[in-house]
Amino acid sequence: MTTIGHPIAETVRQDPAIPFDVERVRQDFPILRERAHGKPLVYLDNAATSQKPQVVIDTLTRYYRAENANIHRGIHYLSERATEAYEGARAAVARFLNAAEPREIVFVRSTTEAVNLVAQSYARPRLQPGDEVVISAMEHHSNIVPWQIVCEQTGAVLRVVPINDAGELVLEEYERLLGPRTRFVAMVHVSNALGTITPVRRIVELAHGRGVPVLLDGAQAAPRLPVDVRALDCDFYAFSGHKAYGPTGIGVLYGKAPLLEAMPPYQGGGDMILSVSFEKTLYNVIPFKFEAGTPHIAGGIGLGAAIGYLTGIGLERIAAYEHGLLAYATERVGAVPGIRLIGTAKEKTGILSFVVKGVHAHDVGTILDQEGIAIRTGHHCAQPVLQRFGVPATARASLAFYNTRAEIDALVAGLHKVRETFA
Ligand code: C6P
Repeated sequence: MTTIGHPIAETVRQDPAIPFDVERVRQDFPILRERAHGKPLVYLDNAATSQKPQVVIDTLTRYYRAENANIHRGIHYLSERATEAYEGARAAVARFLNAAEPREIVFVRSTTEAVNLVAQSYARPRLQPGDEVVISAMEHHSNIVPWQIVCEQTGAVLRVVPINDAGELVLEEYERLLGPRTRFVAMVHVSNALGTITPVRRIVELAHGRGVPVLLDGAQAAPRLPVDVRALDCDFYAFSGHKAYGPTGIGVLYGKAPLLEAMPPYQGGGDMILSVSFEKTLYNVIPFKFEAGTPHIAGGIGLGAAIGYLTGIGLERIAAYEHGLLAYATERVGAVPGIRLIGTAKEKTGILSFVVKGVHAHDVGTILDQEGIAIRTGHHCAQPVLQRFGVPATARASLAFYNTRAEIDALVAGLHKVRETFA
């Protein structure tokens, strides 16, 4: 039986001994050859969503052209092939995160859905009035609002770990907040607004020392850093396919098997059951218990292809390359007069948030857009963290491993144009 999707394309499997070849990598991303407003596209909005390599695009089109069928249901040829490919993708995700087994990988819609699933299915039945859920001051709304909802439903209380002026978690405060009523910790791994890498190992260790389970929001971390959920010992880990060079509409929730097994279903419907009668329904085993209805089959298979592509290059090499590019960008952008960088943590990934003195972030974004440069402006769905820095909005350039120093130079030239326009 042939598998759907490319075997990890040899064209992208780079020899670890050879320096990272960004020009070669760029050839794998057809969209990078597009122009915007007549200028070469400079895509620096990767934290919002990343671009897709050809292997992902090909996998999706081949699936729809030649393999499309529903999964886990049919005994016919196509259905078996699609099922095998989808479950193969689950196994690839498990290896990517170093999960103990594929059944610890639940396919969901996104990071957002993963956090909501844990809040409603794990936390809600366990929370009593006065219990506490700990998050940090640099969470994305997706890791704030689901906890606020569950706190409203149960009478539990949200506790927020502060950050310092560099945008780093204040670990002593975290330790202080972990108290006798703490029942759950939900923490970002890499901040989307600041780029800060949080000390996740220590965060988990301290929580576990008090018997408290931890969810890590890996939306920005999984595409940028090697993630080993067993080394981290986190209880849950969430990320989105579309930020990891895969399709939109597919995301991942990793959960330790005994925890997932003990949780009630999040939604009811087809495929999440073993048997149904009007008297009693028996639920399916994990992970299917959490995957009600026809899933995003193409999305799962496409994510498998994206993960194959990423591991073909190597997350260590990706992280190292992006680290060098971030250092270059920080120096170059930071040297533009009137720029204030927001988020200067020692441990950072390729996310550069800044404000330009006297210019609204949206104007910065609009002028850069005219130069063909895509960045994000606004609150980045992380309003509390911007409030912490006393700004309503920032301009954010977020890097991927296909970005180049020349593109950073284009950004810097664009920022000079912004300053000239508003001088
Ligand atoms: N951040 C950004 O531009 P979804 O939308 O479910 O795929 O991801 C939500 C999410 C959760 N946590 C973090 C740390 C994130 O960065 C995001 C998505 C995008 O920063 C879109 S708002």
